[in-house]
Amino acid sequence: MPTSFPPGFVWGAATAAYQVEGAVHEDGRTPSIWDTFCRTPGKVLNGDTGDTATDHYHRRAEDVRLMSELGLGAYRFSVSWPRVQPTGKGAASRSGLDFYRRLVDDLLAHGIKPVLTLYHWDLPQELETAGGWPARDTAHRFADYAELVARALGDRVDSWATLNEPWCSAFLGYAAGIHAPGRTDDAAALRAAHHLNLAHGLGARALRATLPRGARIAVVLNPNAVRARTTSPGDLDAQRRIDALSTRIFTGPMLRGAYPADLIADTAGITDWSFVHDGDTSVIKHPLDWLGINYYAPSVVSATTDNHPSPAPSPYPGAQSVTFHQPPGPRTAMDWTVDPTGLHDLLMRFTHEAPGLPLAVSENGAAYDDTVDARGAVRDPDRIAYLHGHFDAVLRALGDGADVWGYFVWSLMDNFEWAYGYSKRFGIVYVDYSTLARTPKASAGWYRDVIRAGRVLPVPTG
Ligand code: IFM
Repeated sequence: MPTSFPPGFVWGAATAAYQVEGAVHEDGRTPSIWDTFCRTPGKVLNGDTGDTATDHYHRRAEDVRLMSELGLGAYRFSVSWPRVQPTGKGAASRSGLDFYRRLVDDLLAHGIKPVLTLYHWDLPQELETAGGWPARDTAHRFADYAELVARALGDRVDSWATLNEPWCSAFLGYAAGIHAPGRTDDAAALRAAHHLNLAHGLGARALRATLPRGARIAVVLNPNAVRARTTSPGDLDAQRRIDALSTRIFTGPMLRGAYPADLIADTAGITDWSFVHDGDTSVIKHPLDWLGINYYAPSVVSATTDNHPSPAPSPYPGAQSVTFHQPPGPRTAMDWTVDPTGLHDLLMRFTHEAPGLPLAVSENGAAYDDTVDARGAVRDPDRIAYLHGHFDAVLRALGDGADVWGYFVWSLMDNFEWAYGYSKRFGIVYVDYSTLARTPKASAGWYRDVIRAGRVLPVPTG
């Protein structure tokens, strides 16, 4: 295993528009599905909203300075669709785009590479009202939006991702209903997944046609590192089903140009897949320049042995025969098991499944119940240990032949954690939500030192 990261390895941090920007009513921005969802009683913990979030919209310059002090080489952010194209169609909002022009200019002035994601879950509400992701037209609207952003920022951003974690958009949003728009309709969720795939393909095509030569186009997925509890045929079949519903439903058409036959068979009782039109899968299989992998924790599944599946709507349509188990090991504040081997497994999986396709760890990190001590410091040794383990996993994958160009910690700062509101802190920078003051946590200092050294440093003791 190598002891240091290759020269040029990119160290970054990630955020997403709705989680940090705030300013939801400014400069012509219209509501997104998350603005609506947050106002639906009982959907988001404590009734929290992204109205102010971390106020990044107004504190952009300060935040970029902070990134520079941390030695970040790249910043992965998302563009808010309803901010730059209010209502999801038609003309661009100049003031909305200006925010991102200024952000990118600030980043470049500090030597920080901008990595732009077009869609991190904030669909303009008007498009949801018109049918949302289950409607095919939304994919075409996305392609128009992609072109509009590419025209505005293509001269200064060279790394682009179409979608972030389309699995969450489709299945948490339309099947489980625990994310916006909060629908619980399995057939609609499968249609949504296809139209997200199509949006990716059409969007990537629009980017390629609009961006200067040399732009690097990607999609960011959260493939599931799913393991069978035992090697029994039932448990292995449970693993296969969840792998199809969480990962191959996207990588099948994107990397191979076809939906997996077992997925179509498993979901035959829910849909006949007639929403996949001739030619769609070749659009979706648009050549990629890199693939973003978001990883937090593995899953463990078995065949269901009791006859009482959970009454809550599941994010896995047609998988009532599968039970999820908490993997062993320490857990984060999200109750997610800390297990870096899942990251190594995923990096090696895509090294083999997509030979020659460069990979990035586009999100990885952990929430803990951080507090500010009497001296004003935030000591987060568990997060440092988490990052340490995952950096080692990346190094091991590099040694095993994976082509990984960068790593983005989730997140630069504490922010709006979707249905959990502000209760979960993922940042390496602490945000005091009453003053919005930023305080780098101990993990931020450790990360800065790792970036400087280009190798994994020991976890500080004491
Ligand atoms: O906060 C989210 C992010 O928006 C998408 N990936 C997972 C993170 C932690 O839940």
